[in-house]
Amino acid sequence: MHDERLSARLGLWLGIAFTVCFLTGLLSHLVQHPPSWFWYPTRPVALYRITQGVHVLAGIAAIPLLLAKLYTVYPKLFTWPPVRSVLHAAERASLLVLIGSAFFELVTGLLNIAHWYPWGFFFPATHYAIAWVAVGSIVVHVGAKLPIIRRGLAAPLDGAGADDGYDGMSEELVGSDAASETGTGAGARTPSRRAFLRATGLASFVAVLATAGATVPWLRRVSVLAVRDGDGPQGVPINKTAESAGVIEAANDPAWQLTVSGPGGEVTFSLADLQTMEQHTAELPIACVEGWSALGQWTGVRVRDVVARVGAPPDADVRFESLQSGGLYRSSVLPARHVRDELSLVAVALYGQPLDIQHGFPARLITASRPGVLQTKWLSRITVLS
Ligand SMILES: Nc1nc2c(c(=O)[nH]1)N[C@H]1C(S)=C(S)[C@@H](COP(=O)(O)O)O[C@H]1N2
Ligand SMILES: [Mo]
Repeated sequence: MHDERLSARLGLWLGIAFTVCFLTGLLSHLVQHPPSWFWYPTRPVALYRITQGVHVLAGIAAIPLLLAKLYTVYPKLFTWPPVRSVLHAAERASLLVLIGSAFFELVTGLLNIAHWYPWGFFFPATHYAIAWVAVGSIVVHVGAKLPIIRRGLAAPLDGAGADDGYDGMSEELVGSDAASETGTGAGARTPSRRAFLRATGLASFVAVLATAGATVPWLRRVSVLAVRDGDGPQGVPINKTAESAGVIEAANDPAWQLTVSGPGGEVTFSLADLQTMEQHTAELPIACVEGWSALGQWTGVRVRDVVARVGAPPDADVRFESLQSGGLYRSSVLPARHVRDELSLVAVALYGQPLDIQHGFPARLITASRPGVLQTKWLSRITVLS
């Protein structure tokens, strides 16, 4: 089992999973903290739903892969003497960084989707920073091991292999594969490499299936581990409740007003004002960074119609603020492209009913292709930025 043919194949799969995680994660970071050069489209409507679903599922798939890969190489980690030369020491230190950062990313990601934060740091910033460490050490690792990886991938999985150059470790472990395939002889005690790979792939597949229901509706019934499963008022899950946001009183206040300010001055809207403006309906998903997502049929006023009342120029970004007095997600900035989008709504209804307080009553922002964390609930103020 501790053979370069196995670990090279597992490494390849793991490399693919981590690359997918890194690219989708980078995109998620850029959407939430857009630099001035960043260009993010408004279509497809489900863009973020897909990229973030893929991010979380690729991370889930990587967990069994990483464990299996470590199993195939662990005797190498305990070779004696632990350090043979300066170069050897450097290589071992880089392995430590690689294993540490890879584990860190998978474990923190997993705990984040489970809403369990047994740590003192801010998850998104740390998860993002360590992602660079992980990717950097993967690049170094692949570069350093390229000859072994090539040889491992080229060698057939089942053969005894004349190429066993695995630091002299694999000699005692090969040679029994033929016997193990038929289940006879001494080799029957160890499963074949092929079986080990298959079992690892199966473990990843089952892990993905068990969580994918959080974002793929028809998988809901098999996804026992899906954290958000479609339950919630009006058929849409919630993350931050009105109680924990401390907005119940302010949101239910009949004197609630939405204050909109821009270059043309300040205008206030009551809920009735919003309801008597031209209404539009859009099917848009809430797509949480945690990977769960749910479609809703939202009705309300177009953002562009609202900000037109205060003379917003077409290239202006717009800030949305919540009644919530604290919390990281009490406000968001909508880039100009999305402000102009006909699907960007100040929503006052979900599936034809007034918003449940959990979904942002009296009014919330809902837009296409963006993360749930930017779909600000319980709106109180809209500001045209220039
Ligand atoms: N004011 C406010 N709006 C918020 C949040 C919040 O904490 N405060 N959470 C966001 C997050 S993380 C998500 S995923 C969506 C969820 O919307 P829903 O509860 O209607 O499904 O609301 C967003 N809007
Ligand atoms: Mo979220």
